[in-house]
Amino acid sequence: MAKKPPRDDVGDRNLTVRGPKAAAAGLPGVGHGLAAAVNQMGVRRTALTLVRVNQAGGFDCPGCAWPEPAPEHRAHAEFCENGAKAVAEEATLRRITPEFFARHSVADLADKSDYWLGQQGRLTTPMVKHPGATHFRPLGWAQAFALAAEHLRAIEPDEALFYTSGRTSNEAAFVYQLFARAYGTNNLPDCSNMCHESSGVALGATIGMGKGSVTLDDVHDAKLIVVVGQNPGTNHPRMLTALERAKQRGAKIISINPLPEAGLIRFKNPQKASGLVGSGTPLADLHLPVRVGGDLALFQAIGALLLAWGAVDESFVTAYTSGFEDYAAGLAQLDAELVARATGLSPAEIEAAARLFAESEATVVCWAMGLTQGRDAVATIQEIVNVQLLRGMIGKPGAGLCPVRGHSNVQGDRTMGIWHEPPTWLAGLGDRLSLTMPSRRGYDTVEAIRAMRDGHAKVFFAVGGNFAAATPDTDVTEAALRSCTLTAHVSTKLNRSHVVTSDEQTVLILPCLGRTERDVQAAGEQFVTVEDSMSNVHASRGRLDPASPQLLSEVAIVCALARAVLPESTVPWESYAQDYRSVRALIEQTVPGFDGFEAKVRTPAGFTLPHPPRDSRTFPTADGRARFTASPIQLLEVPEGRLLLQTVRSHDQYNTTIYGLDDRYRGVKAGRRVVFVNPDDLATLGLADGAMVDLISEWADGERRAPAFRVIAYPTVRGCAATYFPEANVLVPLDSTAAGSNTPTSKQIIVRLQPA
Ligand SMILES: Nc1nc2c(c(=O)[nH]1)N[C@H]1C(S)=C(S)[C@@H](COP(=O)(O)OP(=O)(O)OC[C@H]3O[C@@H](n4cnc5c(=O)[nH]c(N)nc54)[C@H](O)[C@@H]3O)O[C@H]1N2
Ligand SMILES: Nc1nc2c(c(=O)[nH]1)N[C@H]1C(S)=C(S)[C@@H](COP(=O)(O)OP(=O)(O)OC[C@H]3O[C@@H](n4cnc5c(=O)[nH]c(N)nc54)[C@H](O)[C@@H]3O)O[C@H]1N2
Ligand SMILES: [Mo]
Repeated sequence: MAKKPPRDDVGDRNLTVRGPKAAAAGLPGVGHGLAAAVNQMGVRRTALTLVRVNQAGGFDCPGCAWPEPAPEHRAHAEFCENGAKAVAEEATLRRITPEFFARHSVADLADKSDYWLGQQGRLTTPMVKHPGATHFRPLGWAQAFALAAEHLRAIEPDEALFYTSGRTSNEAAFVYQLFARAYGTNNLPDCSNMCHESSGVALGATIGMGKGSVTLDDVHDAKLIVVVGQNPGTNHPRMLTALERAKQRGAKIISINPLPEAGLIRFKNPQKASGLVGSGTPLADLHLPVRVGGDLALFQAIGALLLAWGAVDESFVTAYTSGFEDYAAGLAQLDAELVARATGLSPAEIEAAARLFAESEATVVCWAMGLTQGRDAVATIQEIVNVQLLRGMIGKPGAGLCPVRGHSNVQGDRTMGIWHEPPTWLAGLGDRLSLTMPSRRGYDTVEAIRAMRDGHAKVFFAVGGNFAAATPDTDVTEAALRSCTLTAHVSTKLNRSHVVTSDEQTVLILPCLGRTERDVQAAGEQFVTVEDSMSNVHASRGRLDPASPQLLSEVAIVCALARAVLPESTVPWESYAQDYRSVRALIEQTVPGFDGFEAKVRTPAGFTLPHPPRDSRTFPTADGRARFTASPIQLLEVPEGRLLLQTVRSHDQYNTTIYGLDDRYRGVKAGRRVVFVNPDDLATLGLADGAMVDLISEWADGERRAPAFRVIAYPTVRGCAATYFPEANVLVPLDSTAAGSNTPTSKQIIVRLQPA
């Protein structure tokens, strides 16, 4: 089914290509971030807003989940270029009014690109599209809640889906999951299902905790930092400051990535005068250009060398682990030929990496989507755990496991019970509030799409995010959403999910406050709390006047919806919305680790949640030990003439929010429909640099096509191509997911390039 891309999305008539950059940030970075901010907010608002990002008493940057340093060590500008862009997207002065929706029919909006939709500004008024209507129309909040309630009360609770994106605060997340469960379902799919689910599953099964085991100080104190499948220069720029600091204190850095990402090669710290003008700090000591999906074999090979060299922390292995014999026996059989084919690396490259592991007294391994979104993601992350266990690198200063989270509160949302499984504390919460909690496991994101497709789910409700664009198999997902009787979206900005509709269905757009805005409720001005990638919980307080007087907070929307759907409920929804302290009190009573929540979160630094492996080498697994695991190497078979395609973020986007059409560090300007291919692969395929191709993915159930991409000759590993999401999500088969976590394999799509 060839589908024409929306007209203004092909904006690559002016596309230029310069090749990858060697260094990240510095003066151009600051300039780009500020230019984006001034463009959206004007000079005064930019100045007033950006000084409060990530400061004590300020608001948490909606950019990423990388932690802030202790308050006394924070820079005056504790944000990065891309944080400035994220803030600007929200604090923009542009507004979408009811007149906008009167001017643009739903069909007209559906024809626009994600970039165009996002550029229109903040949503200001609740809007509805009724069955048969061609346009969205304004409606009052009470009517909106009544309409949603009417739909939710007409179906079985398990026919409703409650999606969450990771910007939602702890308070909103907690009342949201409480509402879904009081209503009767665990159907709480979230963006984490597409993100770090594989990390949570892998770590839960091995160290007994689904979260990373390091603090920011550990990163600063590390002697070796390994960055696997992550592009921090674009996606976690503040992490580069931590890498630079560690480096200056003697740490070595290994980067493992099929692409030579600029931020990992050299870094110009924009927070230091020398970084603004000088040539910057060289970061990676060793870059391993691994084949996509080759990391499992690579970490097995490193483990085998460490064993051969006797570089094992035997006292740690004996005292704290189980499964070592099976692991070692498996590695004794390791097939060097298979390792070479899987990784594409030479024995010398692998040995150089293993040497650095063997020589390091304190190693932190960081990873992100390059590991979590592949078929063997869970087993791969467990191989990293194996190597860290061999060397005794858990619960030791300067060492540990560091899954670098994406959305600024995605980790907190899971802590708050945004999960398709019932959390351990759910029964206790039910007892406290005299509610019978649902025990049936709910749907994750992929299962939610199938449930809509197959007619088992009828109402889709989202707090944040952009489900239609972020999820795999776009055509299938859009049809699935269209089959619902109601889709409702609590959002700050217009996006694809609002305009994927059918004639018969009702769609609600419910505009909410963002992080940067003042949140005043009956009990006065409120703040919310978030948890970063290293389990620090702290407050976030907005100061700007709301984008419109009609906006409600996410907490207020969820509580009003709960009251409308459950009029007889004895849960004090109104009190929660009036004063978030009452939500925090309930969290304190319910969720382990939140004792003294209200007082602790009012301190400038907030507090760090307990993590037994990190704190005391206590492993809450069934046998109380950290587990070694053994997994086979299974080559990703790519047929002749095909490439393994991964989908990444450009420097100018936040997931499905497109800030602009450039990807500065990869040298691409004014276009997004590009595919990066190794020059030798181009020669073999008989394609010229700059040729136009359709991307065709091949899967057991047939082909999927994304038309009109320009080929860019690029130093990616042979056989491994790259392009951007969300454009390429049309190519990701719904059933192609990671074993154990069900995360879509958006980094491993088998494609052929067909000249257009
Ligand atoms: N500015 C900005 N910041 C963001 C986001 C954003 O979109 N924009 N998104 C946020 C979110 S939700 C997330 S989850 C994070 C994402 O942060 P990242 O994980 O850095 O994001 P990606 O762009 O998906 O980059 C994946 C990296 O993995 C590499 N890779 C791909 N396949 C493999 C493989 O098989 N092995 C190895 N070793 N490497 C591989 C790719 O080349 C690429 O460098 O960023 C967060 N921060
Ligand atoms: N092919 C491919 N697909 C991927 C990925 C990939 O690497 N490749 N990455 C996956 C990953 S890691 C993730 S996390 C998901 C992201 O999936 P999502 O979290 O669903 O998507 P986002 O683009 O982050 O959501 C953006 C929307 O959130 C809304 N929003 C922003 N701020 C707020 C707020 O404060 N409150 C509310 N209520 N709404 C707000 C705005 O309306 C905006 O349009 O995508 C996944 N999809
Ligand atoms: Mo993510």
